[in-house]
Amino acid sequence: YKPDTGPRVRVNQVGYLPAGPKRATLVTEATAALPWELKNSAGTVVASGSTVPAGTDASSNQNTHRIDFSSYKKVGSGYTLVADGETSFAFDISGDIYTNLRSDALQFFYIQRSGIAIDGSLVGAKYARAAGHVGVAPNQGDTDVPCQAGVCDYRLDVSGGWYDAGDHGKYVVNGGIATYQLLSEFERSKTATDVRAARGDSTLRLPERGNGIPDVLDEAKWELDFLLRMQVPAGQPYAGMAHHKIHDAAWTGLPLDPAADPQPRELHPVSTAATLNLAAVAAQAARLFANYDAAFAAEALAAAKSAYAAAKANPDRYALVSDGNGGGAYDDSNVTDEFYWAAAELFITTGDAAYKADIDASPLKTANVFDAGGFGWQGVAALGRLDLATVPNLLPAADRAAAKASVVAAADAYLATQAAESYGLPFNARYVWGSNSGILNNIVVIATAYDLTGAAKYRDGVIEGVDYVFGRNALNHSYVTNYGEVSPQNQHSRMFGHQVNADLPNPPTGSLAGGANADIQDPLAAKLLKNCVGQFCYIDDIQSYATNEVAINWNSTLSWVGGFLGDIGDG
Ligand code: 9MR
Repeated sequence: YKPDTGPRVRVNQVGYLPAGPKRATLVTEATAALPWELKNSAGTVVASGSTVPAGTDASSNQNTHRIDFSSYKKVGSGYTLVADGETSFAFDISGDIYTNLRSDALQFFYIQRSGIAIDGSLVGAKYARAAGHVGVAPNQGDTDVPCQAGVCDYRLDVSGGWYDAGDHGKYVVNGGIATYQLLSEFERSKTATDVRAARGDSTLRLPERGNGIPDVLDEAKWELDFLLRMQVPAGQPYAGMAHHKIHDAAWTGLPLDPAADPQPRELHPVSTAATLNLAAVAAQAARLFANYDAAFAAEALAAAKSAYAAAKANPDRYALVSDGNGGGAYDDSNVTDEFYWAAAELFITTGDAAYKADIDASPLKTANVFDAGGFGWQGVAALGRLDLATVPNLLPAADRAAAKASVVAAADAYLATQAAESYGLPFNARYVWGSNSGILNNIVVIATAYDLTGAAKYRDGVIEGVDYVFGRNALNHSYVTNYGEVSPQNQHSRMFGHQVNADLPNPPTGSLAGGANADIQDPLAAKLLKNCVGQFCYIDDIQSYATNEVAINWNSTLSWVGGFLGDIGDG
């Protein structure tokens, strides 16, 4: 298998913001600088210069040069970059290139909803479908789900929420980080230093538009209601804890409409990690819904407090890696970070000294919680730190300053990485499952440093950082559906099964693929990508779930970054 990587001049295929950094990467054997030319749509050379040799890129083993045409700022479409006899894909220079990114990335969540029919008049007829898992045959439904054998002896209504990814499972830990990021992108609009875009009602294509509540909160609430249903009822063993997950008893094949899934659904054991995810996002929701739905805000706060107390009473109920039949494991045997995150969210919302004492007692209080690979569902301390730094709270001034300084220091480290990377991305860790979310989460940290400081270098770091996601990479492949010349069309999904059944749609515009994964854990990738190097470990095939799935926690970071990019206008 040899991928078609197109022209050796690699650009952001979507384009460049007029006032932002404009960089590209040339793949070449040449070791000395080469001339480059920027051409407009008429073929006229409008700028020129010399490449800067950058040596061998460790994440692709390619010899690369950098091209910088940032000083050219004229708006237009159909630009190309020419160097070493190669002509790049065409791109725009425009302040509009990211206008729809946030809403496109968020539309994915509505289409992933469980327990509700998807309205084609909102999102396109091809995405219309019947409600899944509502107990209508052949579904056994999520409205009355029994526990797995030996786990407990009750049944729960755990309907609603989002399907996690290409499967039909619903997992509290991954729902937690995804919901956090939707709530965070809304919360940012209240606290950030430079926000222009609306985050209000009727800004998304949702059935709830027009209800007076900001749409992103409506979307988050669809999952929050599900997360609250996953809490063990009073009077049962482990009351207040959250079940880790609910999914099919056995893996299903693809394609498969959610409404046609015949598998029995099962509640899996409670876990401390799931319980703390519930506590954290419910606490966050309590403060954000207070002005819109006071009853829900109160319900969320009560759930957050009871979950947190239950987690403290049961601090080591770990989700096991072995529990992966019919659904993902989302295993986690270190919940120090979940405790820190939940305490942070509860403290921000309530100001209660008991939560502050738990933050102070956490080994993570002053630790560097930002690593090279990016935060994610298994490592969530960064979420607490970002919020302690940005959301108004009652931390003593010195602690608040330390939280802010830690975010800025992490962003500086990512900028240093970016400056050394041939493809201009703030990431030099191993490419693992969902690498695109690790890359985008590093960009979230840089964006937060911009919100905290207003320093242009962070804004520029975000703008250049997303080039990779939109095609400036070793494969010359955008990772967002219908963004760029060559974009993912065949992500692993039981719903978007066009590759295996032409009657089904491709994923909707704005769907992020998991991305390059050097561990190639699915059989197709293992076969076709054997011995691949870093950025090359990706294939746009529906069978490659390890490199090319869709997932809520990946689109949540894309929507967060999309909101930021929409806010900064021309860059
Ligand atoms: O995103 C998850 C990744 O970090 C793990 O390495 C991988 C294997 O455990 O699982 C990924 O999550 C998948 C989940 O287990 C099931 N639904 C699809 C998720 C995305 O591929």
